Amino acid sequence: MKHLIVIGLICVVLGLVSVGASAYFVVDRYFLGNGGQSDKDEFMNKLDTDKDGITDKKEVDEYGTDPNKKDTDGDGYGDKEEIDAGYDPLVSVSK
Ligand SMILES: [Ca+2]
Ligand SMILES: [Ca+2]
Repeated sequence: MKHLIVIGLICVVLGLVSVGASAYFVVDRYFLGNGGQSDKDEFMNKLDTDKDGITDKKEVDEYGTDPNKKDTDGDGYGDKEEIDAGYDPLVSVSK
């Protein structure tokens, strides 16, 4: 919890809350100086930048989707929606 509060404050101070890539940089800097790799992994395991219900770690490691976009392939169907329905979230589904 302490980590989240400190990271939140850093993000607010730097005005980077909505910029995913920059947020990653801030998180990286913070854990390099404070917690180390295992703390960073634990934090990243819970992070869901685009709030689509799939954690950033799963998006990167399992699905290959963009953790900053709810709809990686831009076809109008969210990544989670496509995965749940058995479609490939990286291949655009024509409506
Ligand atoms: Ca996500
Ligand atoms: Ca999609």
